[in-house]
Amino acid sequence: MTTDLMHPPPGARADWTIPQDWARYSPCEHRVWDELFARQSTMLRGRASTSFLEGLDTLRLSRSGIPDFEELSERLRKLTGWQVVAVPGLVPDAVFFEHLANRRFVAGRFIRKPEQLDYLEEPDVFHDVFGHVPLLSNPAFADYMQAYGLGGLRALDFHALKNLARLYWYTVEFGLIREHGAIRLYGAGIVSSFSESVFALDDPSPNRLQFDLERVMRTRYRIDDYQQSYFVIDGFEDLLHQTAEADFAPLYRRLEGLSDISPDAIIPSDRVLNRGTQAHVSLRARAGTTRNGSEKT
Ligand code: HBI
Ligand code: FE
Repeated sequence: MTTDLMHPPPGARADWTIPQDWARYSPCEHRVWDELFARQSTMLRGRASTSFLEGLDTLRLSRSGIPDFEELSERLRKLTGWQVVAVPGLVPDAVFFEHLANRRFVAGRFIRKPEQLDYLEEPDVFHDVFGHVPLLSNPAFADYMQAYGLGGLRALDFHALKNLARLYWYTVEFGLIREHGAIRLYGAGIVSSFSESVFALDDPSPNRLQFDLERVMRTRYRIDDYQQSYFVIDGFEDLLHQTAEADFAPLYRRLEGLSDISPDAIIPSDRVLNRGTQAHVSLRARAGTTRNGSEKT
């Protein structure tokens, strides 16, 4: 489904939001949520960041069907001032940043079909709400996400969107975190995927590298398969500190003079936690159905 990112779709407001219309979900759609929730919440115990697991509990996300965004936002607003608003799917970057800058997380209203349990192209309500929302209950991460939105609005002027999208990709979507000496999951793209929740933590194939802001902003990513490198942060406060303190204007200028780093590469300045075998070849390449594996921006 290629979204025309120039105009809000029919029925959407100028900011691309739509009514969630919770009563319109069918029992089958609620069952898809329940099945995904049961599978992920079980396997993430001991794998996902404690802040993520606490967020599931605090926000009372459970196996009781697709959450009502109004009720969810009421609980979330009390904790960190964030709310969840419904959108039809991917929204333009400028719209996305504007919402984040105002502590509104845009969540796809639709849910995947039962036969799409393991992979889908556009973020649905399970990826967005189960994957992204629990950590918005963590004050440092909630501040980071708003700072990201504000930074995105500024980056639009610097034409530095590519660098910023990589930061989002390797933290918010596919980030790992060190907790009590062990590596845990926190990226929404990982925790909402059964197979990548295993791959990102246990498989010898991908690199696992210490997070470094400039290094991540230079690193290209794959959109249609597991990541070939994952970056580990020391904590959400540390991530917030590294980014909120950064002066992006000179950083963007420096980045213009530096080459991109390919997703599977290790460079001399890396602090390597796992030197990946890169044995995992794209599932789609093997099946001969790989699409352009370069990043979406
Ligand atoms: N739109 N609905 C939605 N969800 C996203 O995660 C999203 C988006 N638009 C742009 C985007 N993410 C990223 O490309 C930003 O990092 C720029
Ligand atoms: Fe996402």
